[in-house]
Amino acid sequence: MVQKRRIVSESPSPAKAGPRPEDRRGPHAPAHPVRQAEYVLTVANDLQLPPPGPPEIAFAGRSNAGKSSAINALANRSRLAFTSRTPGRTQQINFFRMRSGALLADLPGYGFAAVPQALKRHWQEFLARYLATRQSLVGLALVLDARHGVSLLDRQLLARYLPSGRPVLVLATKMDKFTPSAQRVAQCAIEREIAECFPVHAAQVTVVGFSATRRIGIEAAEAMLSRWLGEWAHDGGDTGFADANSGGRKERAPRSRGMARGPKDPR
Ligand SMILES: Nc1nc2c(ncn2[C@@H]2O[C@H](COP(=O)(O)OP(=O)(O)O)[C@@H](O)[C@H]2O)c(=O)[nH]1
Ligand SMILES: [Mg+2]
Repeated sequence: MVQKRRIVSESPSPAKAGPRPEDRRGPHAPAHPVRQAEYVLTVANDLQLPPPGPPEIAFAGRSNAGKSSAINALANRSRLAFTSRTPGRTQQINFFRMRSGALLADLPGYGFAAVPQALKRHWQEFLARYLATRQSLVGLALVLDARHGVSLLDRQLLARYLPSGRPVLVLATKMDKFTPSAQRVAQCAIEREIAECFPVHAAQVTVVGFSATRRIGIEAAEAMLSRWLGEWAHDGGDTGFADANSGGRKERAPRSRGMARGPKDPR
């Protein structure tokens, strides 16, 4: 899917190739949604969350997966989000305002062994609650180290988030560690894993091969984030998803994005 999109955008013959990714963003979507983002707020618990308003895109991932580097690469800045060699220290959500007015929520990295158990549980619960119930959330970017695939904690996070009907962009990062053919294999393995684990919700998930250092997958990632923001603007600001605190009144069938729907969900 992503591979197809890349071929389409690089084709010298647009008439043959069909719409370019930017053409599918919709009329209201910015071309580089994260560029010129600015830090606005840090929160450490539910009570400090800003009231839901503008559309929000959350970035999540295991500590050290490459989340801060991915945000910086999309922002085209070296230190918008802090990158560190001491993962797991920042247990808070940092909010950035994108040029369109939409928010980017940089969620705390999870899975770092040295974090005390009680704090880990507190944050896992907070994240799960935020992802399952945040009204203004329009999508989740999940950063994975492509060499390690989908971890148990990633799966647990997806299991809490996907029933909301919202889309996921999996940034399979550090692809620069692979040869081009191995990149494709790694991406397919992640797509397969997600389809096997979440057959009912797999259509909500799009996997993009990514590298912050080599700037692989930037265009495909930007196209997806822009599309989410464009759809939000097009819908007049209604996320249209099932919010746990709206009693399910707004629930719609998830729109098909990316991966094909798998066989029956065994759950
Ligand atoms: N080779 C390579 N290394 C990366 C990439 N992205 C991040 N890293 C490295 O992975 C480590 C963790 O990155 P960071 O962005 O801080 O991860 P975070 O804990 O998920 O925010 C750092 O040493 C980065 O330099 C990438 O695309 N390619
Ligand atoms: Mg980080």
